[in-house]
Formats: sequence, structure tokens, C-alpha cells
Amino acid sequence: MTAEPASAQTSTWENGLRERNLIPLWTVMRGMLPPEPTPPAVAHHWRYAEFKSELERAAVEITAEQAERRVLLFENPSYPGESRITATLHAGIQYLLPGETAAQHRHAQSALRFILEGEGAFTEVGGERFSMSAGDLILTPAFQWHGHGNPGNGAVAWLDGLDLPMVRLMGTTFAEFKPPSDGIPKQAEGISRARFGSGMLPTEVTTPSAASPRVHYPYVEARAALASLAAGEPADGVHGYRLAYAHPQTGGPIMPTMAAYLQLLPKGFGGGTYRSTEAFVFCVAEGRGKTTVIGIDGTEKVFEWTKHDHFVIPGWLRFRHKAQNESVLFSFSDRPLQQSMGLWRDARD
Ligand code: GTQ
Repeated sequence: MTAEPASAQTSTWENGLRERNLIPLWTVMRGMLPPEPTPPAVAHHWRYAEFKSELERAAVEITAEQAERRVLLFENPSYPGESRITATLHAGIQYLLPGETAAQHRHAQSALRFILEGEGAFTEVGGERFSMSAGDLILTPAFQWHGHGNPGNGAVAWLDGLDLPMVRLMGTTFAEFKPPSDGIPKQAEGISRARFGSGMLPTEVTTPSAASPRVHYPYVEARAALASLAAGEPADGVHGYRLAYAHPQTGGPIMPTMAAYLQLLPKGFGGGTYRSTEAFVFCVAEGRGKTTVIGIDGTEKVFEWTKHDHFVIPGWLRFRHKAQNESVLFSFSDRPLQQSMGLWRDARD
């Protein structure tokens, strides 16, 4: 919709302006300033039962070495060809067979990884090795050297979440594919958790890093916290029992651009309707249930989900969760970016 100028017709003069890269604002302003968000992305559901076999096929088609990163991206149907799941977020599943490695590289984009299945694989971040177990969250802050390896016996799969579309929008992409010739300085395994993951902090470090220096958030700890909450207090009416992964030095989100959450929905939980400006990418860690998403035009989409399914809910679309069994949902969003700009808001309606 555009404002009605004195004449609704584009005049010869206006067309002449456009040819000289001058745009009369009054012809486009209303489209730029809708009264509330009209997300171009749509809600969408990817069933694990359907894409798992495609990951196996990808492992036949290409080696991890050739691919550099063997990832099947979740592309939002509203953005064909744009490799993004929402306006701001990238998500995909990375798959490594036993014996495979994905070489070290680094880039301006921040990444988070939520492990779906497989034991014994690792990711190396800033010279420190982090072993992966199902349900763990492992961060790759911007510009840290990182690579992956699977010395285990089975294939591993994990969700990659990156802020790629944000970085692309700003035109701030830098990447390096050749580690320094004298190597990446090695860190002892477990050092970042010793420093930042025990509820204590190094006494000589005062300036918080942009991203959480803890890096690794094991599932056993996060899951136990949710179980204790569920045993000790009533559930939130929308989120069930939801905790955000926290930056140990600030208490804020784990990365400057992305927040991540783990939530438990008790068996039979029926949540109220919610919307927030942040877009969510959900991964089902445990259980079975359904999420209803209400489009701007009022039409409902129902996603009946089960373990390792993924679904995306663009910002400002209403949704509600229902759990058939006790369920655990991992999710990540672009909330910190929005909050840094003073734009984030939510509503329970
Ligand atoms: O594992 O480093 O999904 O660089 C996209 C870009 C994963 C990675 C992605 C990447 C990676």
C-alpha cells in the first residue's frame, strides 16, 4: 500500500526522477511503514523422517572434505534461492560420517550448534576441542577458527544456526580458509568450562567478551535444570518451563546476534497464544506434540512434530504449543539484535 499522492497516477516527472535514481518518498512511504510487522517469511515444518534420508544421500553424493561443510539448509519457502530460514537467520543440518573431518576456517558470522545425534564427534573452537553429545549446545563466536571431526563409530548430525543473513545485509562478511602457517594455538580440553562454566569467573578477566566464553552447554546440565523446575514450580502459560542459555559474564544472551533457549513442555501441556518480534527456529529434542501458527490473515497451520523435527516461526506470528508427551524444545532466535536496537516486543494475546 502506498500513500495517496495528489495524483494517484505516477506522473511523467516522477518516472523521470526514478531514471535518475531519485525516489519520491510519498509514493513508497506507507509500504515502508506498516502499522505492525508483516513478515515476508512463512512458518514451515521440516520432518526428520523426511530429511534424514536426504542427509544419508548427501553422504553418498559428496564427502565432507569436498563439501567443506556437508549441510542441508532449511530454506524458507518465501525466500527461494536466498538460503535463509527467516529474514535474519540461517539454519541447516550438518552431517559427518565416522572418520570424516570438516577443515578449520573462520568468518565474521557467529554460529551455534545443537547436537541431534551421534557421540564421539567434536568441534574445535579457538584451538579447544569440545566433544559432542546429543542435546549439547556448542557456540562458535565470530572470527574464531573452527572445524569439526568425527572419530566415533556412527554418523553425527547437528543443527547449525548462523547469523549469515544479518552479516550479508550489512556487507560485513570476511572469511579465511587457511589457518596460520604456525598453526592455531591449542587450548587444553575443558579449559573454557573450567573458567566460565561453573558459576565462577576468572578474577583477572573484567571485560565481557561479545559472545559467551563458556562455548559448551551440555544437555545433561540444561535438562536437569528443566526437570528440577518442572518438579518445583508451576509452568509458564505459554512457554512451559523455558530457560535461556546465558552468557556467564553478563547474564545476557550467548551471542550478540542470537539467543538460544531450552524448554520443557509437560505431558498434556496446552500453551496460550503468544507472539514476539523475534523469529524462532525450533528443534524438537524430545517428545511429541503440535504447534499451531496463526497467519496474518487468520489461517492456521498445525505442525505435528516429533523428535528432531524442525520448524520456523517468523516474527510477530501468533502461535501456541501443545505437548502430547513430555517434550523438550530447543530454539534460537534473533532477539539480541532486536534488543540492541530497542525493537523487541512480545504479546500474550
Ligand atoms: O560449520 O562452519 O551451516 O561455516 C554454514 C557455514 C556451517 C560451519 C554452516 C559454516 C558452517
